[in-house]
Amino acid sequence: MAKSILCKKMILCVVGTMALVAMVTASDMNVKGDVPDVHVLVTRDSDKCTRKAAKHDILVLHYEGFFPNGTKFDSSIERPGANPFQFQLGIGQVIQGWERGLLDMCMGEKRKLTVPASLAYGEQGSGELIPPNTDLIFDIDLIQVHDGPQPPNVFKMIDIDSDNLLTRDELAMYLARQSQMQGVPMDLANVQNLKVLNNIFTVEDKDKDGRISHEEFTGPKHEEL
Ligand SMILES: [Ca+2]
Ligand SMILES: [Ca+2]
Repeated sequence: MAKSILCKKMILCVVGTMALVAMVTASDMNVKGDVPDVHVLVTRDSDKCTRKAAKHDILVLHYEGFFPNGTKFDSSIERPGANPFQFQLGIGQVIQGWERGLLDMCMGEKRKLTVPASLAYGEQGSGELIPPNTDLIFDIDLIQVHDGPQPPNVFKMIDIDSDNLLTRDELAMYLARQSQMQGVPMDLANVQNLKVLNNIFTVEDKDKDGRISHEEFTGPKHEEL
C-alpha cells in the first residue's frame, strides 16, 4: 500500500520519469521551522547527525499517517514484516508534503509533518482511503540515508528543439514515446496522455502562457541547462 498511498496522484504515478517534484530552493529549507505550507516539527533530534537527506538520496524510514482527527490510516510499522519504507527523494515518488518536509532531515531524527491537502492528495483524494481535500499528519522516523542514482534530465528529454520551453506538442510527443516504450496500446495511451498533459500544464505552466519554462518545470531537470 505504501507505494500507492504515497504516489502524489495516480495519474502522475503512471508517468514514471515524468514525476513532478517541487524544486525547493535553499530558502525553503529551514526545516526547524515551517517549510512553506508543510509544518515540520522535530520530535527527536539525532544523536550524531552524520548525514542529512538531500534531493536524489534514498531514504529508509518508518512512518505512520493520521487524519487530523487522530485516526491512523497507514503505518509501515504495523504491516506484516514491519519493513521500513524506502524511496528516492526529489523525483516525485512521494507526495509533495514529504518531498519538502523531509529535506535536510538527519539519520536518526524524528519529525511530525503536518501536510495540507494541496501538498498531499488534493481535491482528488486517493482511492477509498484518503477523502478529497484532506490534510494529513505523518510521524516519520528516518532510519537511513544513502546516495541515490542521478535521475535523467526529463526537461531536456522533452525539449526537442532545445529552446528551454516545453510546448504542448513537445510534451505530447514525450508522453507518446513513454507509452510506446511501456507497450501501452495507442488508443488507451492517447486518452491517458491527454489527461496527463492537461494535468501537467495546469500544475506546471504557472504563468499560463501555454509553455512550461525551465524555471516553471518542477520535474527532474538538473540545475544546469
Ligand atoms: Ca521547446
Ligand atoms: Ca509558462
